[in-house]
Amino acid sequence: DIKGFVFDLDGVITDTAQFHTKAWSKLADQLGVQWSTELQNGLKGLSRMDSLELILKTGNKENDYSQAEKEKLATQKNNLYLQFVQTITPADIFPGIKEFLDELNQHGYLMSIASASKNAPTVLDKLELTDYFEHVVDPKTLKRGKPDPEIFIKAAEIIGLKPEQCIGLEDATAGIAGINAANEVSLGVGSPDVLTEADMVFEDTNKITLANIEANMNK
Ligand code: B16
Ligand code: MG
Repeated sequence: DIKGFVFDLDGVITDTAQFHTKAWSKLADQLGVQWSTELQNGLKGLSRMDSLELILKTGNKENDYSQAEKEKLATQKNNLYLQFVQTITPADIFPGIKEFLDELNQHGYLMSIASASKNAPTVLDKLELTDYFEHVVDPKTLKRGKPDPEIFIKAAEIIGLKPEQCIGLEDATAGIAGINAANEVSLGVGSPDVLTEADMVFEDTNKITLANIEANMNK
C-alpha cells in the first residue's frame, strides 16, 4: 500500500527548471558549447557539478578546465540562478500542487523532498511551503546523484517508509530512472514523449489528484 510521496522540487512543484535552464544556457554560450533541447532535458535533475560536466562533455571540453576553474564556473551559474530565485513567490507554485499537498495531508500521507538542489530549502521558503516539508534529503549526504536511486531511497527512509510504499514525482528522465531503480512508483510531470519510462505521466499539474493517481495505478 502507498503511504508516502517523494517529491522532486525543480520542475515538479514550481518552474525553477526554467531558471536552471536560463543560467546554464548562458554559461554554455560563454563556453562556446551548442545548446539543444536534448542537452536541456539531460541536465534536469543532475547535480550542479554533474551538470557542468555534461555541458563541457557536450562541447568536447571536459579536459579544458582545472577543478578550481570548474568550481568558479559552477558558482557563476549558481549566482545567476539565485538572482532568479529571489523573484519567486507563492503564486509560482504550479497549478493544483498546493491543493494536492493539502489532499495528501488530509489523508495522512507522508511526504518528503528528493531534490538534487542545494538551494531547495531557499526555494521552499520563497514558495512558503517549508511547513509542508519537514523532511528534505540533504544532497550533500549523497554519494551518487540522479539517475542513481540513492536520493529516492533516502527520501523514503526519512519518512520511515520502504520505497515500495512510495510514489515519486519527477520532471526529469534521470529522476524517473532513479525512482524506478529505487522500486517506487514513478509519476512523471511533463511530456509523455520525454518521460517514456514513467509508470504514469501528468502533463497538467492540475490533474495530479489522489483519484487520478488511483485510476492510473489500476491500469
Ligand atoms: P543546485 P531537482 C535539480 O533539482 C535541478 O533539476 C537541476 O537542474 C540542478 O542542476 C540541480 O537540482 C542542482 O541544483 O545547483 O541548486 O544545487 O530537479 O532534483 O529538484
Ligand atoms: Mg526536477
